Amino acid sequence: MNDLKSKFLEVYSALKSELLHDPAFEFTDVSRQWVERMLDYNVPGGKLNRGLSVIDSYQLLKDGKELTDEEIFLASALGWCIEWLQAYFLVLDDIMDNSQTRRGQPCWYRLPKIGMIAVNDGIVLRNHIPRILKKHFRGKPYYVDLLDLFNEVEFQTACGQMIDLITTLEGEKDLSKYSIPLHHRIVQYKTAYYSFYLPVACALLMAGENLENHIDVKNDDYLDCFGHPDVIGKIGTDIEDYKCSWLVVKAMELSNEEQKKLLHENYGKEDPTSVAKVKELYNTLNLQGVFEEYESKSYEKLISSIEAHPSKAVQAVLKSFLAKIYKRQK
Ligand code: DMA
Ligand code: MG
Ligand code: MG
Ligand code: MG
Repeated sequence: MNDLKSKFLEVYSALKSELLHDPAFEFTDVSRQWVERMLDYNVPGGKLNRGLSVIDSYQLLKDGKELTDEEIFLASALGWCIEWLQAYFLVLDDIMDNSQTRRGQPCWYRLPKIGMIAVNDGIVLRNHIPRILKKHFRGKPYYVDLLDLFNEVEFQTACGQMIDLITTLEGEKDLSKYSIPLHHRIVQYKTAYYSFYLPVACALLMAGENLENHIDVKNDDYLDCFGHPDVIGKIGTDIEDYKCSWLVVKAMELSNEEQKKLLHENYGKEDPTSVAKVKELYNTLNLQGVFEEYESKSYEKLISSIEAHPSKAVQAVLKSFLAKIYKRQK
């Protein structure tokens, strides 16, 4: 494991330990063990790209000057706040999507004795974020901006989740209502703001920048690379759930009448035979290939819009982040 990642994980242990001794709550052994298990199960198990990129981005904004231990700790703490935010959304998302697995293990709510307690666990995860921010950033000049940033991005993500969920009602009536612009809008809100804008914005605030001057980091082009995270192999429950996914939109676009009929008849059905038929059609249409071409094209577009950015340091931050997410395998 590289040095940065092991330092980052040490900060997780430190933050966890503070939360488990938060004086605002009188923990019992049982409640402390519950929270610890819940955190270990849901927070650190992902790729940690978003969290790590706060440190990375901050380093780039500092023109490569070596960071102090305090700076590394603070950037890591912000990175962990993003990971906490994601964990909170995912715990609840898996319940709403009726998913089975997450990060190669059963979804938290699927574990024995967890069930709908997971709803409150999600709320606890969400509440940990302002606890962490208060403890470590209260005295900083950018504290208010940080709170505001997390609130804004949480709101956008929740709205993205809302349109993701209510769009399926439309689709059930008429699958042809699903389109690339609609899919793009869903992903922009439910994924892109917290995944792309939030890490960069955290680093900018820590570096003393005013986010108003960097409003173009929210530019739609940057968000494009999240337009299609549903690479084949990570299909999850989108087919069963009638989701407006990139795959189904492309499939509708490329299908002949007969194939469209197959989609209408099998998309959104729980039974494995229907799901298998949809997956088979995705393969027949070579959506994997179409996806790769689309990904290369949006990458080119993205690089040019990044290069149009006035600040070299911000360009470097955005490019380094792009390198982490482009052509990712999972
Ligand atoms: C998850 O969206 C959304 C958030 C806000 C984390 P999703 O249901 O498409 O994700 P997944 O496919 O990973 O369940
Ligand atoms: Mg989901
Ligand atoms: Mg979902
Ligand atoms: Mg998805």
